[in-house]
This record gives sequence, C-alpha cells and structure tokens, in this order.
Amino acid sequence: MKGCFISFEGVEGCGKTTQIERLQSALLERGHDVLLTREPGGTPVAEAIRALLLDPENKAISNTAELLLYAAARAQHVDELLRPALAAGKVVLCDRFFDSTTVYQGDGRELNPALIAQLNTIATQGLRPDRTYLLDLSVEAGLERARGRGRMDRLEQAPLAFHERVRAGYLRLAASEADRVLLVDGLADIESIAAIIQRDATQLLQERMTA
Ligand code: T5A
Repeated sequence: MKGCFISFEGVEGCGKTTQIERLQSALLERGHDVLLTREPGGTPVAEAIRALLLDPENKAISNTAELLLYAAARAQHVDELLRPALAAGKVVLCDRFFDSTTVYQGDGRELNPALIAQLNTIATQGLRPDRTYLLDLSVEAGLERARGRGRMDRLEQAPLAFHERVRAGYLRLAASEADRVLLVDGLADIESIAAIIQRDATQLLQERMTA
C-alpha cells in the first residue's frame, strides 16, 4: 500500500470528529491528497448499516447481530473505499476502525475476544492503521458532551458500566500497542490536542516518504 492510514478512536464524545477535521485541514494545506471517512459508514451500503445500528428504536438487535453488522459495514468499506484510496497513495483519515469492535463488542458487550480478532481479520483482510490517535477522557465527561448535542444514539444510551468497560479496553490497547496507538488527553483544549496530533502525523508522513 502506497498511502498512509490513520484512525481516530475513543469513548463517546471524546472529540474525534473535531480533531479529524482539524488534521484534514492541516494536511490539505500542506498539499496531501486526503480522504476523510468513518466507521460504520463511508460507502452507501455501510452508511445504511450505520443507520440501522445507531437507531435507538432498534432495541432488539442482539449482541452477535451487532458484531456481524459492524463487521459487514467494515468489509464493504475496506473493499470499496479504503484499499483503493491507499493504493492510489492517499492519506486516509478514518473516524473509528477495528479497535472500536475490539473494545465496544469485546469489552463492552463482553463477546469472545478471539472470535472478534478473527472477524476483524476477515473484514479488514489484514489492513491495519499506520497510526491510531486515542482521545481519552472520563466516560461521564464524554457522555455529557454527547448529551449536549441532543438525541442520544443506540450505543450512547447503553448503561454507564458498558462505557466504563469500553474505556478500560481502549487503555489496555494503548498500553499493549504503544507503537501504533498514541494516547492523547481528550480533556485538553481543542487547539492543544490538534497541535499534538499534527506534529505526530507530520513526522509519520515524513518517515513514510523517506522510507
Ligand atoms: N461502534 C463503532 C461500535 O460499537 N463498534 C464498531 O466497530 C464501530 C466502528 C459510532 C458508534 O458505534 C460504535 C461506537 C459509537 O457508539 P460515532 O459517530 O463514532 O458512532 O459516535 P461517537 O463516538 O459518539 O462520535 P461523535 O461524533 O458523536 O463524537 P466525537 O467524534 O467523539 O466528538 P465530537 O468531536 O463530535 O465532539 C463532541 C462535542 O464535544 C466538543 C465538540 O465541540 C462537540 O460539541 N468538543 C470539545 N469540548 C471541549 N474540549 C475539547 N477538547 C473538545 N473536543 C470536542
């Protein structure tokens, strides 16, 4: 793959969307060819699956069905959008990727981690981010921000204990994959977080260009 693949992760309301847009603007200004996308979503089929998954009316979705729907959306996204963009040399910025399944369905829903790892490999065909920015803050602070935006989606409405397990899962991932996952304080102000991420991404892109 010629391009560079960067994902953003974190609990609800951690500020991913704010930061991914900042990084996109900074990279575009420097002349990079950037694709900004998200999971679940990014293609018409995956966006239709997203609507199903996040609709608070769909209370009957079982944990296993939820896992498979996220994987199906990802498989479509990888095939239709991510692999072609990376093959064309783009910098791909993705709002959530397989780490979300590892922690939301694995830690949050407490589904079998080995099964999830297998399913992630099937859905991604082995595609992994070159760098992942994990914005960390307390679950209460994140949900407070999400609440401030109005209607809560199906996942945001899950019990507090679910979100606490998700946060703990993310922190475990950051510790076990420190080469890929950069842990950033999500409570810092927007500009400081953007500066940390831009500095790191600039270095990463320089390294890849000279490799
Ligand atoms: N999911 C997803 C799974 O369960 N499994 C999976 O495999 C995948 C891919 C997706 C949902 O699906 C789940 C996880 C999610 O529950 P999503 O759109 O990613 O949905 O949902 P959210 O995580 O809720 O994303 P949001 O866009 O809603 O929130 P963000 O991106 O974290 O936060 P953002 O940037 O929109 O900011 C929220 C608010 O906080 C302010 C912003 O202005 C905004 O008002 N803010 C700050 N305020 C103060 N200081 C800062 N540093 C701030 N940064 C942002």
